Amino acid sequence: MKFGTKAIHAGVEPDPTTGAIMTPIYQTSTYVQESPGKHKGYEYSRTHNPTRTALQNALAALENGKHGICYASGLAATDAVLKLFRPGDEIIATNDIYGGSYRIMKRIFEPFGLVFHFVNMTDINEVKSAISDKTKLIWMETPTNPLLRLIDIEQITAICREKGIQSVVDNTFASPYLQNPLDLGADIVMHSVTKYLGGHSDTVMGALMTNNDELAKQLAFIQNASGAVPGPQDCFLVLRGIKTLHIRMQRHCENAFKVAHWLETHPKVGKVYYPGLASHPGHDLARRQMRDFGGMLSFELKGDIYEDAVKTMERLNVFSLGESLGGVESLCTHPASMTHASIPKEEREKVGLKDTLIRLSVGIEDVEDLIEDLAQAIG
Ligand code: P1T
Repeated sequence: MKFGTKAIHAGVEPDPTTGAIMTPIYQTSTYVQESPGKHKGYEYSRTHNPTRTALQNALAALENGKHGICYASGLAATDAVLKLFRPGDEIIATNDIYGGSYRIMKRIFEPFGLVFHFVNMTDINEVKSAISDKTKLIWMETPTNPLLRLIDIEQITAICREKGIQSVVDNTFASPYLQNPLDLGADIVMHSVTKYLGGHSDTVMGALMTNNDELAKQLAFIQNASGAVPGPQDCFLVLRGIKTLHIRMQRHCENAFKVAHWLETHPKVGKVYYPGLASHPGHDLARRQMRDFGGMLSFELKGDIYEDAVKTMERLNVFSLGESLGGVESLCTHPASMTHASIPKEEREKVGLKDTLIRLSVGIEDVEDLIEDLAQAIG
């Protein structure tokens, strides 16, 4: 089945009691049992809920995975993965990474004894030299947040297989429409469902997909035992959101491609970070690894003056200033004070994340209006 058909149909069956074509919101905490232990497969909604089951099956199908497991947020999904490991285990993660992922690793799991190494994953030698006999996991995010760097998933998962290391790809920026990490050898694909999958800036949720039965069992155990589950109303909203994922992503990509090219030729704009630009160092890899270049981009103004960046962000009208991404409406984010504030400034600067960086989540409005808005804001 092709992607658009899967986005609309996969995992979803007409409701068995009424035939309702849309999966109902099963707003219930418990299920009546005929006799102790004799039930219809549902006992308690932390463990299972039919609306959540439909969504989990749909998400698994979109990532070409056997199993989907949903959590209360993207970070709750990350938390579940990290709980698979024990004190002394070493994890290698990309050094250009969502600030909250860095924070949960450094401030929650490092004090419990996990050891993290943050490396530049665009350089395979940096990855190789960080591997020790204690390395248990490699955590990729590609394209990275916020510098849109490209990591070669196949190359890294091949090393993981050879060394018996597990691999995760945070696929939030690409969405399953653009890239399927399980097909490229990853053990787990992670999503902040809050973003493109939900698509309408109305839900916070996370998900993990895998083809590995044993990992799926452990992750579902953590889902139930730790309890960070999404509610049925949110599952319904995401079920509705993913029905248009392919159409939305087409427009996100088209608009971002045009905005990136327009920015690149603007006399006041310095660097533009977008994998669809021939000038992007990961452009060839993006062409191989992704089906299109996505809706996210970042840029700096020439001169790197903090006040100029702030004024530009304040002047935007069609783009709203705020955290998050992947919704139908265009958003502008200041990573240094918002999404990446939890990474110390020295660490941010080592990676190349400047306080003057402006990140755009290009929405699906008419692109002429988006460019006009940027033109008046940059001046
Ligand atoms: O916000 P939450 O659903 O918990 O997802 C966390 C997360 C994980 N991975 C990536 C790549 C992300 O971008 C995020 C959340 N990011 C933002 C809120 C942001 O504006 O970048």
